[in-house]
Amino acid sequence: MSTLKSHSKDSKLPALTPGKLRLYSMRFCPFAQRTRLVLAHKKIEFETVNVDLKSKPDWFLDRNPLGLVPVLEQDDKVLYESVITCDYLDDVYPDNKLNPSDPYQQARDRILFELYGKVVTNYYGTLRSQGKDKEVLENLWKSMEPFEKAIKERGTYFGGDKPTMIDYFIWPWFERMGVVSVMMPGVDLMPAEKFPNLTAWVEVMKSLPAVKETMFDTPTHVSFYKSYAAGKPNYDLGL
Ligand SMILES: N[C@@H](CCC(=O)N[C@@H](CS)C(=O)NCC(=O)O)C(=O)O
Repeated sequence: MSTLKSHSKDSKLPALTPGKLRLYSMRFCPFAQRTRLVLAHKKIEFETVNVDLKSKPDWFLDRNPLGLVPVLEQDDKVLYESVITCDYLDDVYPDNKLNPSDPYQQARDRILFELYGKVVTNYYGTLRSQGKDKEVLENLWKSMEPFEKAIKERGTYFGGDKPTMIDYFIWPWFERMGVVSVMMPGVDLMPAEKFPNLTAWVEVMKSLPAVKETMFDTPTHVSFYKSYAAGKPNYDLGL
């Protein structure tokens, strides 16, 4: 696969190679980033086909009728939904296991993950209001509190002394927390004095090889967000 450029409606399906794992993705999608983080963490070989989500090819919709990335494909196997793809990869490639082996711990992590939905919703709310809607900002902070408390109790990572699946599931939106501060100076979605332990976690996450491999810096996220908000998402930004 030679290009990371996104494939639009009229493009041909890039030739499949027997046995090769393929990820259909979009470079700035936080959900697809979850799958990319797991692939990187486990050092799994795969190829990427980026999709133009404004003009989806039929061959993409054939694979996921919901029309969403990420999608994984290998021979006759096709999977979508970020959490499902990550769990599948963790089961099929057991090296560097990410889901806790203790069923109780895994269940506790999934409860935390359920709470994360509110962080995501409130994050987009603050982005849309540029942090000017104080109520939305307060709601974001409220939804982040269980995570501040959990990381304080658990240690360096949500997995304790090493990253676990939940760290990667929630990371992509923390990577994007700085976007609003650039667009609206003076607004800080994650003030260090309010979230000292999450702030420290963000710093250690940034040094993980999987995060380094999949992350964009804040100015790039800002540029992509501006193109998206203007109704013309630039999926090929920087290529
Ligand atoms: N629940 C899905 C959400 C995936 C998702 O929303 N992906 C976005 C890109 S970030 C997408 O494909 N959007 C295309 C569309 O809405 O048409 C998952 O976890 O995989």
